[in-house]
Amino acid sequence: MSSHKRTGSRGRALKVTALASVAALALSACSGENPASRGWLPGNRDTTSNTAEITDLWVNSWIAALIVGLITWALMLWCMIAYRRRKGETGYPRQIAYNVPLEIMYTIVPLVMVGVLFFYTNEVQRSIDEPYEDPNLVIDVRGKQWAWDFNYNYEGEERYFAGVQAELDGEEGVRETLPTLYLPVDEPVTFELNARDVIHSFWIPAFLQKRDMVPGRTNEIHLTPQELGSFDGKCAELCGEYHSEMLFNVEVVTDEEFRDYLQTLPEGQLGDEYDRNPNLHENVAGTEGDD
Ligand SMILES: [Cu+2]
Repeated sequence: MSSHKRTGSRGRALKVTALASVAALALSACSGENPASRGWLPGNRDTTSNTAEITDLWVNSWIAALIVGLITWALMLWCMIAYRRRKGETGYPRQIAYNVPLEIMYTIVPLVMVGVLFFYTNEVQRSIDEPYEDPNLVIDVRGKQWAWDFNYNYEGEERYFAGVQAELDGEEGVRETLPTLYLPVDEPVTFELNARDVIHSFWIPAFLQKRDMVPGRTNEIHLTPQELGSFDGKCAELCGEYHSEMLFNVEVVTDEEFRDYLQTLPEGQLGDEYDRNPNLHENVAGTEGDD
């Protein structure tokens, strides 16, 4: 049967069936799976002291966006159906312009929406960026092409780990050769993020936080790991040829295991003296009156 012989009702029935199956597919993808309840974010709500707040902001923003989307789609559909061209109609429908109340409405409503999004984003950002007063554990992380140095300062004891360029070749077992960052569970940690050469970005996806590492300045992340386990860490800023290999492991361990691990590391810190431009920090500090 050729398509032009199809009756209107049959065509409509086909469309309804197609729409229904798309909807069923979308709904089945949403149900049952645990990650969906968190908007497919990695990790868990309680991975760190900040992940619950970040998750709520993310999921609630999606809910707000969906509500706006549903209203918009409904209005569009209504316009298309209510004002469609009827049989025998020619030319344009009656044109309407300059409806002042309508224009005021669609200026104010988006402003309110942006304001609400701004308010909640600002609240969460301020809350998670609140520095710890006198933290027991400070880790000075130095990004470099293409590895990581971790300088631990735990209760005044200084130890360091010097990262070596990973050599990923697609073979199993290379993961073990990546630098590993150890963190004690339930201990507030201040990360001081520095770069030795170009801009890098410190990212532990499961922690839902990422921050640039800029040569000559120190950025910070403040969090408390709350869940034991292994996590992936990455550089999230394109930083040259082997950027994709600038990976690290994260092990969140008990306090005892962390203390034991620290004892295996050499004493001291790997500071600015190993930067590509060792004077950059002083120069920037000097010209900008840093801190
Ligand atoms: Cu990098």
